[in-house]
Amino acid sequence: MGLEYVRISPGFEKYMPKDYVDLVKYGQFGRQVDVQQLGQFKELVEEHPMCAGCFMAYFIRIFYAALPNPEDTIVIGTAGCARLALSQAAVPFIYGNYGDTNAVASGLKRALTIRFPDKVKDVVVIAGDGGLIDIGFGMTMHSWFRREKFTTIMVDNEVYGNTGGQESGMSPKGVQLKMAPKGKQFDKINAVELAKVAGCVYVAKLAPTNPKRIAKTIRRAILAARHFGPTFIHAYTSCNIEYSIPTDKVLEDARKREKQDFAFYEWMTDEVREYFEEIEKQSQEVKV
Ligand SMILES: Cc1ncc(C[n+]2csc(CCOP(=O)(O)OP(=O)(O)O)c2C)c(N)n1
Ligand code: SF4
Repeated sequence: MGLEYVRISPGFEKYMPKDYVDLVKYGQFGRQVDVQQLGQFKELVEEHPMCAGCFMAYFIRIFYAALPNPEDTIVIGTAGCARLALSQAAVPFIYGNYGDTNAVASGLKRALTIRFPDKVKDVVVIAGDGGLIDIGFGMTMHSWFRREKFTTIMVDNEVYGNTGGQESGMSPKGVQLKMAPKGKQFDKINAVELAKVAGCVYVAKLAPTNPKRIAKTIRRAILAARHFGPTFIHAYTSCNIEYSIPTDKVLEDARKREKQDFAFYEWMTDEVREYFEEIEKQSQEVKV
């Protein structure tokens, strides 16, 4: 990790694929990009086998553009749709067994802290609602109770998308799914409140309608985790296949859900708030 791992050995430049050279030269390694610059340089994630128009894939693209230090980040995922794109990115990716992500991330973050005490090494878990709040529930909660310093992002498509449409704890009450033909019997789990009670220092909930705000939220979650403790983002990322949302209507659907139950929500401890106020003040001073 560090910029060394993407550096091309001198003399080999002319033999490397142009794509790779462009990524190292113009991509996000060693510099912060604005999400509005997406498409102007070789991206960290580009091709992936997720369904056409999948909103989760769009969110993941913005996630990579938002990383404060891609060259010093390890992403952890698991079985589920998200890993199809996560494993195609130019950032180290670890595939945890389904349900294990937050235990793997806890061990990894601790090991990195011991091995590189003076360096920043970010660890981020991205997994589905099934992976984090159903089968992975115990390990997710324990990483939060233990104040592990990494970010967890739940890409909530309100279903087990990758295995064909079983209901999850995050499916809304009453919704009919292929494998819940009579409609779900129980309420959607309130993951954000659980995260607060379990000790997260920064918690956000959003529908991915505003790329700049998504990027800011992801950066904040990663920075707060670096310094203070566990952080959590609950992102609505619709499954157009299992919820029969036409691909040209996914944004419309996200806007509708934003009005209904995914209004932007951000909560943080006092010390995290003071930290952001301080760094935002400093960046304004630099601009002036
Ligand atoms: C221990 C274990 N149980 C079940 C599975 C099968 N499995 C693979 S993906 C998946 C569902 C993923 O759903 P979710 O985490 O919500 O992610 P999505 O695919 O919806 O993005 C399941 C049950 C598995 N791989 N391992
Ligand atoms: S099944 Fe759903 S969540 Fe999975 S890639 Fe397809 S649209 Fe996206």
